[in-house]
Amino acid sequence: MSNVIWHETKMTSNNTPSPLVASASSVYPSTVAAWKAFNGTTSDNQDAWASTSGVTDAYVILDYGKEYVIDRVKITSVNGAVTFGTKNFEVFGSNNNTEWTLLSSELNIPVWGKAEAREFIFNKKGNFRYLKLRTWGTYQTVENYVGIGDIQYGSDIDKKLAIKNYVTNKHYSMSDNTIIHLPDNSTKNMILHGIEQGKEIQLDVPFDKHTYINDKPVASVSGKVFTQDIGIINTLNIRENREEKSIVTTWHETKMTSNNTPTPLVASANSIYSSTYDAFMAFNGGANITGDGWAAAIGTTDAYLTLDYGSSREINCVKIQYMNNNDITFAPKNIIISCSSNDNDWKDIGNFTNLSFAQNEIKIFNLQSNISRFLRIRMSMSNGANYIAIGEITFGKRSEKEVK
Ligand SMILES: [Ca+2]
Ligand SMILES: [Ca+2]
Repeated sequence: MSNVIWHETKMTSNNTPSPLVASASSVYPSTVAAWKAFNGTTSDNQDAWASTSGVTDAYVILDYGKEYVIDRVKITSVNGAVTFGTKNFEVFGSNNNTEWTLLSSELNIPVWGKAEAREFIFNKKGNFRYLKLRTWGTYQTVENYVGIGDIQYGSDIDKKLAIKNYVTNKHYSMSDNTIIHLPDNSTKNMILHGIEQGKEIQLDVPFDKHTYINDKPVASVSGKVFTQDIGIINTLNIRENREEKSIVTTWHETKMTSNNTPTPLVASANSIYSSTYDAFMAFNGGANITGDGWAAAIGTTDAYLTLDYGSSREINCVKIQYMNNNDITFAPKNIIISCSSNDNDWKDIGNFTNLSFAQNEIKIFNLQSNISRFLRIRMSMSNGANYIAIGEITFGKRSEKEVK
């Protein structure tokens, strides 16, 4: 039983398919180019490589693009006059296209038949990327050149590493750098490939061609995440176990009707435009009409409001709504939020700059989480007017809640 691997080339030009490259020291004419000796066929007398007229010592080089184990060559003579047959040849192997190792030398080969294939086993076996076949001498009497219908290199495989595909009768070994070839797609999922031995493993396609694991990492994730398409799941029930969470915000509503109503709430300001725009108007539950808000005295563009809840609140966000007024020049540009548990020691928990507001616009800001009784909202730099105003301010607590 033969255990020979032939490294088929089936070339269609001197550099197709990549990475194969064929070249010759002499070509006559271009219809019998170097690659014609590596296209796998000898359909007619042009399906061959031949040297130019008068040259009876020439060589043809095949670059596989990677190393193969080589210990033999199969030469097929030209499908034409038998006098084209190779009379003498040498084969050299190389891995750098510069230093060559002589692998075989055959002299005075008997006359060939038309498109006759002969196999020559070398004395040496080795790993080579480049193979050079020099042929010289001729049986011709009319024209003087050399030609070969087809060339294939191969080797006897290392038996202990061989796997044979029973469908194609092809052998695989470490010389291919791949032992198990998985199919590039399947109606079955990967798990079945492991379960039904013999039936579910196919030995056809190189690993880099298979599509079980997508070759591009998922974008915009931490680290490299590869996904795997497994098609219809009919043997496993894989269930995603994910915590369902949603964001819930509890707003500490005030709905004040005066600076100290309802009890125990107390609102105050270090400046007011008039009693109509007193501090509690920023905590009365909205910005419903034009004057529904607090405003600082004319000429004051840096002022603050203080809210005393009467007891501590968990706070980590604030909702600020501008006046229901199409004049937006009273809106503060800068807002600093501070908290205190004693109305004396204050800590900044939010600092927002270069703001502008549209009529009635609500902005929500995250704050440093705190538990406080007193909150202070300092507003400075209007958007053009000579005093500052705001419609409504509500503090809140955002939290993640599990969805059952
Ligand atoms: Ca050929
Ligand atoms: Ca209000």
